[in-house]
Amino acid sequence: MLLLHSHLHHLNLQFLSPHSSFPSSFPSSKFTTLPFPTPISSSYTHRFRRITNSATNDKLNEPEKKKPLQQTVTRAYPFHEIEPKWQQFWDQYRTFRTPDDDLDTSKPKYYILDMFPYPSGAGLHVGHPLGYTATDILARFKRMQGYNVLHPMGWDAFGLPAEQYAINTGTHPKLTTVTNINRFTSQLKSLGFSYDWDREISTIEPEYYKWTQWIFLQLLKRGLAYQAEVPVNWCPALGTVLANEEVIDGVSERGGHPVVRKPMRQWMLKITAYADRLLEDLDDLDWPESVKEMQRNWIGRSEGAELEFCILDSDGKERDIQIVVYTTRPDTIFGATYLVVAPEHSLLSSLISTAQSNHVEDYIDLASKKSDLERTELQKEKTGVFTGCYAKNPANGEAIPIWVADYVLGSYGTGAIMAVPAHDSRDYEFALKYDIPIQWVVTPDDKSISESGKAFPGEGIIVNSSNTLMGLDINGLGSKEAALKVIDWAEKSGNGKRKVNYKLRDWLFARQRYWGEPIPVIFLDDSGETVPLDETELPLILPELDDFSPTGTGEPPLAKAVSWVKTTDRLSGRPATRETNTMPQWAGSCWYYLRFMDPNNSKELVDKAKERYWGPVDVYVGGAEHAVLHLLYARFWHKVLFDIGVVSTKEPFQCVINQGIILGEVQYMACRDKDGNLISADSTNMLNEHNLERISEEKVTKSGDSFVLKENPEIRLVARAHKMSKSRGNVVNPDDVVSEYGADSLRLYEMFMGPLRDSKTWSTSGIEGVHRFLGRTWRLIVGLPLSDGTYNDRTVSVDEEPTIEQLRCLHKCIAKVTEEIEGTRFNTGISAMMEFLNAAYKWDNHPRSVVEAFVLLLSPYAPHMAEELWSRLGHSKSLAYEPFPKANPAYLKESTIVLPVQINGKTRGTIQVEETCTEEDAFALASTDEKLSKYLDGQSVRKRIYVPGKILNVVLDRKNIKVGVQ
Ligand code: ANZ
Repeated sequence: MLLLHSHLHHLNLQFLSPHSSFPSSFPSSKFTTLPFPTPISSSYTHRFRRITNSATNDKLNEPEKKKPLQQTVTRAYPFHEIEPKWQQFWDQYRTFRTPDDDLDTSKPKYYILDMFPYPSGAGLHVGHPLGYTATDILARFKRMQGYNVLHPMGWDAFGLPAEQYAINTGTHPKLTTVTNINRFTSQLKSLGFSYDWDREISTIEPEYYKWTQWIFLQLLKRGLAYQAEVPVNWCPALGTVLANEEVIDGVSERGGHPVVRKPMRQWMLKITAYADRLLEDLDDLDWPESVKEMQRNWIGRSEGAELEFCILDSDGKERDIQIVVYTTRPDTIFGATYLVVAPEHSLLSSLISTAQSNHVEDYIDLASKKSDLERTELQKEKTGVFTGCYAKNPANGEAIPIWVADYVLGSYGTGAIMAVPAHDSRDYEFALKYDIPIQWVVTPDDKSISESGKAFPGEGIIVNSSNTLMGLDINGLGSKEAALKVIDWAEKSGNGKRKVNYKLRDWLFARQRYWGEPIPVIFLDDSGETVPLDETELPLILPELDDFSPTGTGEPPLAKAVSWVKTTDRLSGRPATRETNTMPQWAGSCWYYLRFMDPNNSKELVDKAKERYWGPVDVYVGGAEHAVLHLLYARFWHKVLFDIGVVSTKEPFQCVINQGIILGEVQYMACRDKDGNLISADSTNMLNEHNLERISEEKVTKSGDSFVLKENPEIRLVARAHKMSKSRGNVVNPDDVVSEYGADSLRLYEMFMGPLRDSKTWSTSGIEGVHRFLGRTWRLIVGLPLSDGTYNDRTVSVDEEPTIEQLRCLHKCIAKVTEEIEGTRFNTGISAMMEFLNAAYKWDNHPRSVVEAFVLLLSPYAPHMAEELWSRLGHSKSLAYEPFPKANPAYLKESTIVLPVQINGKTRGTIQVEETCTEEDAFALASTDEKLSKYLDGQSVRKRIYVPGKILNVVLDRKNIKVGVQ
């Protein structure tokens, strides 16, 4: 699956809001609000004209010097020593190992999962750590709250790129994949993620795919896996079947050769049998509404009717053939003025009149070259051909023409429609073009729309819809009621029936590829019968191959493993041939979350008790690009496993969060008029790409909501961010960031950029800001560097009782950080810690108890630094399982009270104090109060009587009382 990508090519930044603002002592992020929300096609942004004929040009056109990160950064603290040290510590002591058989199941559980990555050759990019840091913060937080946390990582490691690389270089995909996995592992470890590496799994390991194959056998046993002839992308020049993503505009991505659709035997999975449950169970999930909606649309349930239209012969007599149409609007049946059948409709050949046969044949040929998407595009002009044949509208007995048109798909409904041009825009456009009658049968409330020159697709009151001969009258009814009446009438008169339809199609579950799970079935050579392998024969190991190139015949590459392919049936001993198709990449990612619960079980897919404890996944974080297929396929398999008693929950993922994408650094552009003079950008002139010219960041400043040229603030600039891509040169490599600023800074920055779910733009000055915050934290706790640049190996915290002010500040921070982590608003949690730090810098001392609590608060975000500080504070164990600080509500109250102060029985003034103020603090405050100090200065106190919240009474030594001020 889980290739990280997005369809977002660029983003105009006006829509980003400054959620994460640095407190005043930190530079605020400049890249939050930019002018001009006009969407612009991505193609025009990377070509700029350089104009050199104006005064400002020379300066503007100075080549942009790319600053090496090193020059701009001074290391704020010794992260380069701290980070490897703690990574090694966690590895060595298996700090994040989740107990397995030794688990204390009386504790609550929390299963937090990342969408496991496809280990691509490119390694991690900065998009990966966004979701991974969020889940890591949650995992660390929950551990500290006393939960048993399951936070695993693994590899979705079958897939096309490794196979393509193998075809080009002869390197076995396994080698490539293992190299990539090693790289990913070390990158993930360098970011300090708290995965339980003992549970690492990889979909390509036989111990894992044994169970993928086992699930396939269960599907087969239940009739949920079957074989069918299905069209595939066949490239004759390459002699291979191509995946959809390898076909671009009808030609192969490699070489640009033509690709045609060719029917081939395929394995299909009957996901449609679960359509209703997949739909209904969405309601109880804590998923983004948009994802649920996408799944609902994908399943596409609609209620309607199948209605039968009798075919007429050339004399207008009824033949013994009916065309069945699917309609969601039976109420419009009197408006059906023609029928349309799809070019692939099975009855089409029996409908064509001799006169029309050539036209229809040509049309069918033309349509076969188009994809379903092209055919159904609303903007495309509708085309079609009259078949020469008529059918009888069963509602009014009228003869209506039957057309063939490719806007009707053979694969949906019955592959035929009753066309109602007055109330369906596609039919309307078609009827106008081919001069077919338009009959209005539904009136909108305001009656205006029927005269407006377009179809009225809404519901309303039915008119022109009565025929006594046929026994149907729906005039005056509302659409809904009329539809029900038509269905009743159709069922009684034998003209049709109620019908529910789904857009969801069965899942094509075979690939003509090498690098995938072998499908565990054989075909008997004599009878061709399909025989599933016995469960004891699993795993069916993928055979070694040296030559991964296509066979040229369309047969999958596994056909080359001749001695593997030739086999015998276990029971009968009859010669047989193995299936050479492999499973699609979705297979392994459909159930991996279950294996993490029990990764080494050789007897079962997952132990029942372990599954009952850990399931379902509490939080699942990944890219929005998996909103439909991965999540739907996994839900389908989960429900099958539920039905056969392997899992105990109806759904696999209780909560899903989609992290936003990270766009490249903002680029600024200036506009020029046709004479080459700089002009202020506005939404019209910025649309002309030839007028735009790149401006380097140093020459830009912010003015209100806009960005302007520093040297001429009259000139407003265009600011835009694009998806990171090699060709644009705006890719940020996490390894570089880690080596320049450290993993904690990267983690903190990715969280601070903005709300987790939003798209965000990368900014180097932003990361410098959080790096400085960490440096200040370090110096506050460890102290300033010694003369040789090293640091004291303890801390400067003191073993003193904190003041009320310090406690209030700390507990406010605890409350906020806790609340924000729980609400997955990690950015605002960081702001709270920054505020705390600013306040703490004003204190004279830093009591250990306050400092320790703050270090624990920081630890989910910046675990390396926190562990180091924790150890310098004198602890010998990791802080990973220390209780997360709890906010004491007493310190959160904003209320202060006015406390009367009596001196020798006379009220001399008041002070403002916390309700919980100690006697010491109250007296100290009174002594510094301008009015009261006059009575207290230089006096010796005999007695103090303090009633918290009520009064402070000070009794002075009589003989010392100042006379003058009485
Ligand atoms: C008559 C009618 C009148 C329709 C009207 C719509 C509006 P959903 O909701 O997506 O299920 N249809 C049925 N089968 C089709 C096919 N194979 N290819 C293209 N279109 C097809 O849509 C169902 C509606 O889509 C059906 O209801 C049918 O047009 C069309 F005022 O029938 B209707």
